[in-house]
Amino acid sequence: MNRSVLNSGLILLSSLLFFTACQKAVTPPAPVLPVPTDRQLAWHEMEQYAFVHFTTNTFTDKEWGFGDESESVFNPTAMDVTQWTKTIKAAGLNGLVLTCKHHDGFCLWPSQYTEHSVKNSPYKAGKGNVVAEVEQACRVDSLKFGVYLSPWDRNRADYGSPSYVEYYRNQLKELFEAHSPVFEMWFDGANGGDGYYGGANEKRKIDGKTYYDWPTTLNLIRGMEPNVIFFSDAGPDIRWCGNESGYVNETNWNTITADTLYAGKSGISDLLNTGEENGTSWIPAEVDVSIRPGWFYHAKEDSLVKTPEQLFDIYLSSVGRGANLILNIPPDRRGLINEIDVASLLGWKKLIDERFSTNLALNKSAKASSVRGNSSVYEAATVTDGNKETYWATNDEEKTGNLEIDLGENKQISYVLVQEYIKLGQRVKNFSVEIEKDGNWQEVAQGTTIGYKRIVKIAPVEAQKVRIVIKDSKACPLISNVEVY
Ligand code: FUL
Repeated sequence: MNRSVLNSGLILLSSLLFFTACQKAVTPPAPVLPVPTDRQLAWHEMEQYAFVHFTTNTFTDKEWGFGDESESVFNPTAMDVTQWTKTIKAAGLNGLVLTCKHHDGFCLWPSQYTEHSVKNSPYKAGKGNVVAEVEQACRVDSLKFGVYLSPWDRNRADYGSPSYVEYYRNQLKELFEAHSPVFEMWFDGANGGDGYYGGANEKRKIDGKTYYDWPTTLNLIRGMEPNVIFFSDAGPDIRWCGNESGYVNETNWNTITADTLYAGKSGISDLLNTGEENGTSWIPAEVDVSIRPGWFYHAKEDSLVKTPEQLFDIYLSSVGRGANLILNIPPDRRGLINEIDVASLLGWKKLIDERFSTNLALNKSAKASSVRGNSSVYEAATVTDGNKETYWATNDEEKTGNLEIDLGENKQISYVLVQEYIKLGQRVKNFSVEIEKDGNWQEVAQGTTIGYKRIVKIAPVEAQKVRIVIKDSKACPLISNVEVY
């Protein structure tokens, strides 16, 4: 080997070593606090699940039972909880949260702490336990199971006194001892007002901030079910989205400053709907909405069941804006999800499957305006590799940048889906989507936040190249996934 060959070999080897060293030296981006907990991350990935409202109201045609309903009215004639879970599964939902007790106080399980339950109803001659039956059906159909237990109880004589809080906690203990895992616990914000209250027939007011002593109750449940997600108007794990119409704001921060003032405070709907860019806690929004006008089944609303297109719009304005969707599907008096609702749900699932059938960007080439430390770890191709754990990143000081994806040929596109790597915090404040037309880039959509997932609908257009332009971000943007449909 002559000296010059040896020299070039050595030069090549040292450059390779230098290159490898540089690659290793690229430090990962620091988190932008606050970041989600592991249980919140698992919850984000669920995206959508069902709410099931079922109690005496179903039989009395009410939305809020007064609390004086006789147990004998609870009498479903063809009850089949497996029809609920099969339908929910077929609709593409991943879980089910059941109203074990609504404001009327009637318990869907034979609680040892009250006579006001299924045990005194004609259902299965008092031997039924709807909570256990539904949980069992959820396990069979691989749906996660969640619990709603209304704090407000219009049946209890002692509602408003300390003994009621003990009753409420005993019931939670009873439920959490009998059922696990429970993925979500839903605490309703409606509290206090008129009611039967054991015959008192009066109006009762409680102080929502202090009466329930929530920290004690939450600790109790957390001790029994460490991974449960607590929903309430203001968290602590997930927050209400501020309306029951099926949308979170286009600007949707997972962060909010959760001081206890939120509990029962009016005038905060807008805040809950957007979150706060510099909020100090990670408390993402859950969008709760019913497939019908009411939360409970009423025959008179049979013609008002939301259509597949309406449900699709709700999907875009909830999951498509980085929130989770809890879609209420109330069983009818037979104890079945009504045929009209079933048809709508299956139609909705079909729309989602059709519109998001082929990700045109998957494994397609991508380039970025810049890459963190020029490292392959953070390169543009990470957004089209189908792996949400890899992400494109810029250098720390760069809060703008763009990603260009080449679909390989001209394609008709209608939706662009973008995801941030939220494990290191939510960052993007402003972005746009562009397509290349005759050699020029044209803006086809604008957006603000991205978060866990953002689906942007655009007027159908043909293009080969799509560009995501990050215009502003709290810190260097981290994009884990881009899909094009
Ligand atoms: C509200 C309740 O008052 C409704 O009846 C329903 O349960 C809804 C999900 O939450 O606060």
